[in-house]
Amino acid sequence: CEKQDGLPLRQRLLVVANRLPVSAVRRGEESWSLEISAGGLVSALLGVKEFEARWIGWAGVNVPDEIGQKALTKALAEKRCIPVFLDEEIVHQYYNGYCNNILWPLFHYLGLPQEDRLATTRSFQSQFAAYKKANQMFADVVNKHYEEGDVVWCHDYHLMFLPKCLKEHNINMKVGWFLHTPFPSSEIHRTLPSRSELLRSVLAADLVGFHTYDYARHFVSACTRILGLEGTPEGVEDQGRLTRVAAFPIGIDSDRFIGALELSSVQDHIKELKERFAGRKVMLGVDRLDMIKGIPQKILAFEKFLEENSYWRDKVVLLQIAVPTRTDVPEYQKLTSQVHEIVGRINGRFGSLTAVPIHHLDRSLDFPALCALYAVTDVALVTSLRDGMNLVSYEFVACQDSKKGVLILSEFAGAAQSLGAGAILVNPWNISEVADSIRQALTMSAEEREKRHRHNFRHVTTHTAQEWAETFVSELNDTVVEAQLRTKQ
Ligand code: ADQ
Repeated sequence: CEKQDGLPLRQRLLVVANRLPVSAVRRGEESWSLEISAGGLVSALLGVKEFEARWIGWAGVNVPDEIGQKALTKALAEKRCIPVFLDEEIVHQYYNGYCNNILWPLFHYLGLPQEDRLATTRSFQSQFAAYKKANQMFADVVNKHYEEGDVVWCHDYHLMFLPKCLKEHNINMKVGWFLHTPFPSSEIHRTLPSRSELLRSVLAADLVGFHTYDYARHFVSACTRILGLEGTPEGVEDQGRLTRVAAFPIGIDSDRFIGALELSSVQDHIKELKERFAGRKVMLGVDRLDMIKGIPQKILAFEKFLEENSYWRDKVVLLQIAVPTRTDVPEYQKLTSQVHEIVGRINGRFGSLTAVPIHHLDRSLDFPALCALYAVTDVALVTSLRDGMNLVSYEFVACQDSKKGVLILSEFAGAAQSLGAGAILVNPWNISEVADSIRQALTMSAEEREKRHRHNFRHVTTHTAQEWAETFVSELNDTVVEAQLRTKQ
């Protein structure tokens, strides 16, 4: 980077994701209130000191009028955010349709939509067209704001078409793409009608990243088997051009969680929870209410555990906090009713006038309440049927340094590869196995818990979100430099 007054100028990082990390509420014709959502990605990028990050994405609201768009753009600029305006029809077809109805279930091994196959096939074409159109709209905003030397980091399955759009406009742009979900086996990806076009678009990036080595391997296999390209240890090669493919496991801002435990607001919550559940072991599930999180499977396993272990019936409580998502989608509404029904049945079966075995909340918790819950928990249950990584398991470990509780973790979450040695790994489809693991966790010796916790705590506090972001971006810079050297030779 050039120097100014002896200080290096920070390289600009354009982070492109479907959603900006803000929630925007319109207060008047030209007035907006904005609240930054402190997700993992935001804190990860705040930690990347040598880059100056700018966000490009959809603000999550429909703003049809020019006055509103101008005002929102101005308000967002103060938060270093640049909006992409998507109208309702595009959001319906691209976001609800192609992203959430096609790619999300497919990448989590739930297959393409089954019911009304004919209608789906017909709408597939229009949804894919909307997906490409939306990606081009993101690209147009990136192109408008791009300055030479910027690094462009595209995120997730919503923007698989973006690397191609960007490189077609400017072949010298440094483009990285990272997938937050699993990338499925090539045999699953093969069923997608637009399989080749999507792979080719992603391959336009300089660096392609996944949470685990397995997902990276599946991607390379898909490129070799479906596109007939050559897979190398570095990535995928097409006519002498290499797209580097590698694993970059995400982490959390562990200091934020550890530090929060000292706050008086969190301590007050902890005290309240300890009093409320005195004499009972606390088991915890925290998930978005999504089919991939295996919530019904988790609750059924807990029922089986209570069935088989009468001693524990009045000595344990399961707190399941499930924040609703995609509430307008019929499958998600069905899932909510299914979970409510199972919880009601189990509470009716094993509850008493004064206590129930399951407390199920359909809502999000604020940060202090979430940290307090993690801290008082004896056993955390993560039973995802598939999950790119699963940050809840990391957050739980970060908050457990005094209690040293046990993590029961699905082997189908990416986190199983990093926290597997400290957690009890389970197949969430095997209800009996999960029920047995609950008993094992509740009766585990203090020495064993300490040993397992140490392993996981060390991992969570050393493989942080900041480290993840720094590694990806510096690898992207290096990849581009190496490619330039190769072309010169
Ligand atoms: P998600 O599917 O959203 O993320 P996860 O990684 O567990 O899954 O992150 C969820 C986040 O939401 C956590 O920070 C958690 O604290 C918060 N959260 C969930 N339920 C909550 C509740 N009821 N109240 C408050 N907060 C709640 C996607 C992929 C993951 C991948 C991440 C990051 O699906 O596999 O780990 O991106 O790449």
